[in-house]
Amino acid sequence: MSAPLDPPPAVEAPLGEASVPSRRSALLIGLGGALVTLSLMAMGGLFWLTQGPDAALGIGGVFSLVDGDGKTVTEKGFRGKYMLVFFGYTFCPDVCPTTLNQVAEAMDRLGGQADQIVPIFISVDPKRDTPAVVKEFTTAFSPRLVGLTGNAEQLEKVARAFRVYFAERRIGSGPDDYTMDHSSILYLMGRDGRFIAPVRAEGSGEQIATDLQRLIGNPSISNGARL
Ligand SMILES: [Cu+2]
Repeated sequence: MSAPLDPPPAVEAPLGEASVPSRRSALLIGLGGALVTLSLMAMGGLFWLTQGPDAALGIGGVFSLVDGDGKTVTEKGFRGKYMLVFFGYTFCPDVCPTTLNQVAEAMDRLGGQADQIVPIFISVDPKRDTPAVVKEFTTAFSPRLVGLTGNAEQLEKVARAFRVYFAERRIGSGPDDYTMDHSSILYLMGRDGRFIAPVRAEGSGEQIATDLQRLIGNPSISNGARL
């Protein structure tokens, strides 16, 4: 005997006027949810970065990474300078190269003031971005740019410290068939290593230079810096 053909009443109910809008609502709610998720990802955490000074207290901190020559570096090595920190990966097709280009231009525009700032690129793709690969990549943009990477554990720690999101996204079955989703925020850190403010990564080189000048020229920041 085949199974009884009585489907559950909810499914069998005629498609009255009520059920169509409710399906649409469900669809809209679903789409809305997806959009919210995408927006949150695109914002890369700018929500909480802009929630007042208290929200900024937890950003940054200690880290231990590897530079382009394979040497271990920590946040202490940058004391006395501002750090402009960006997370990404060298295979990035658009955001990272564009941002680093703008950062390099901003540094050129700042002239002598740029000596106070160390732009730092931290790769979140340790499988492909060896120290040598990162060094070659960053040097192509500017000799001032410091490229850092690390093992998975080191990178997870530094990403957590900066509240950076990153995740591998498969685009095929091959070992290299993946991209990295990542937050794209420039973090300006003070001479004492503490977070000052986010800088718009999508800005032009001129815009980034202006933002940096404004932030570094702010007496309350300069006074608070320990040299
Ligand atoms: Cu990128």
